[in-house]
Amino acid sequence: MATERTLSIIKPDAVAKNVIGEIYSRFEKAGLSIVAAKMMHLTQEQAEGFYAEHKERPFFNDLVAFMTSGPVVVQALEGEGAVLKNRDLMGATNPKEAEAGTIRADFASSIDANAVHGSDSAASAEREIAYFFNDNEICPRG
Ligand code: RTP
Ligand code: MG
Repeated sequence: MATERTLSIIKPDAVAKNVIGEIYSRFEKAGLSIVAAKMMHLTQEQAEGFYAEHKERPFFNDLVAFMTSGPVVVQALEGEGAVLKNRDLMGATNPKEAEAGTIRADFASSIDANAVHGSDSAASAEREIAYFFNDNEICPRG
């Protein structure tokens, strides 16, 4: 499997729970490297733009309200099969359905406050990484 990148966000609930380091540790133990990172408090416009694909969904307003409710940590992860590997580490969207040992099973409290975001495809990853990072803010591992 080829080396690729994915975009990850530690959402406001997980930042508030003080588990940034525990989540980073899971990425690194799974062979993913953090090649870009920043902490930020998303504006309404940033959150709406990021989740634009969900604009017509009934949960869109709640999603934007939640994502702007506190600081997040945004990172690009690099490694073999990074997109799928990160989705496996995250677990199902609804923590009640997430497999034991996944980030959402361990740290998420609800389908809204579900601890992490991860790109769902290579194409999404490319768009989402460019949404948050300039090329000179990404530090590939050689
Ligand atoms: P994410 O984009 O945040 O990584 O989550 P995901 O791919 O697992 O789920 P997605 O379908 O992309 O939905 C984005 C976020 O919207 C909220 N959601 N609520 N009430 C609902 O039925 C519902 N469905 C989705 C979740 O917080 C989800 O993470
Ligand atoms: Mg998604």
